[in-house]
Amino acid sequence: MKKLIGIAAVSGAMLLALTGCASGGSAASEGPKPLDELVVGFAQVGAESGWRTANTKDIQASFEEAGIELKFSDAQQKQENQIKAIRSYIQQQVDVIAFSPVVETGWDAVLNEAKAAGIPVVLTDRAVDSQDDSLYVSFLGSDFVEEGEKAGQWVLDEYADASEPVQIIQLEGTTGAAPAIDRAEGFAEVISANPNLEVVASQTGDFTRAGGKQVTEALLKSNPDVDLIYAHNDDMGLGAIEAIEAAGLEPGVDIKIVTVDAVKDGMQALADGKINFIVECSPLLGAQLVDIVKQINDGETPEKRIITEETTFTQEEAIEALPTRQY
Ligand code: GZL
Repeated sequence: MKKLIGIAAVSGAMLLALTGCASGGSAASEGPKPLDELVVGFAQVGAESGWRTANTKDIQASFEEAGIELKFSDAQQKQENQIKAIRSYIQQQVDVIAFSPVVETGWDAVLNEAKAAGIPVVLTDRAVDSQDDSLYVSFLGSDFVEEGEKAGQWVLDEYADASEPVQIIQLEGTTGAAPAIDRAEGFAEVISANPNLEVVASQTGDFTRAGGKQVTEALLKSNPDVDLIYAHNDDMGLGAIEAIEAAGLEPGVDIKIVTVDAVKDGMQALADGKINFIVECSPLLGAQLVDIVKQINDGETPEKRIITEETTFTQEEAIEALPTRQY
């Protein structure tokens, strides 16, 4: 009798594993599904910058290559649209939800709904400030504080011998977004070592080129003696270049510029000497996100925090890297 029960138990378990969660919901609790039956819902921030476009392209290409269905939504940088998209994925009972939170706060309610529905959530690129880290399986993305520190270190070295105050304008990313908060924090921490380095104005350009141009036009009027602009992304730095040139000044010379991202247009401006230094923030998260989804499907536990590898570029390094740059 025991043998029969044993056989029945094994075949039951195998049956469960083979069928997986045919009706959607958490793959992890119902055994692995064939990859071509997996469905992932991705709620993207928007298309605000070259970085975001490259990030979207890479994620879509990675899921295409893996043969995993990806439902995709663009929130036009509005949190309510991302929340709507996540709720829609819950309704559709996708197997995994992934998203890049446009801002850090306001996610607990919808993430608890995903948890109640048994759907694992993966954060990509940006973080949430929730105290309850059971609301997401893993956070894949850069260390933005370190990116700010790298930018600050270049400024500290560049003006090490300055005997006069150095006036800095900071172009902030989207208000409340993790990269904006953390890049400002890391930068301020490092430059505080030299009291001559002073952020005389700091305003959000919302990570867009137009925003960077508009804010720089205004701030140049109120800070005509500015020495350096620190922009939280290349796109705002490229907008600042337009404003500096419109004011009859030479970007990279009259006013130095430091940015974050290292997308192609930013790297070209660096190679041309209009930007002076770029801290890389890699948008190529697709392959790692696919790996996390596969681990969840196989009932494994991905690392809670996966930090992307990235570097920095001087003008010479940009000239060398440009020909083979992926984004
Ligand atoms: C950083 C990412 C930021 C980029 C910007 O990981 O969230 O958002 O730095 C993008 O270019 O808009």
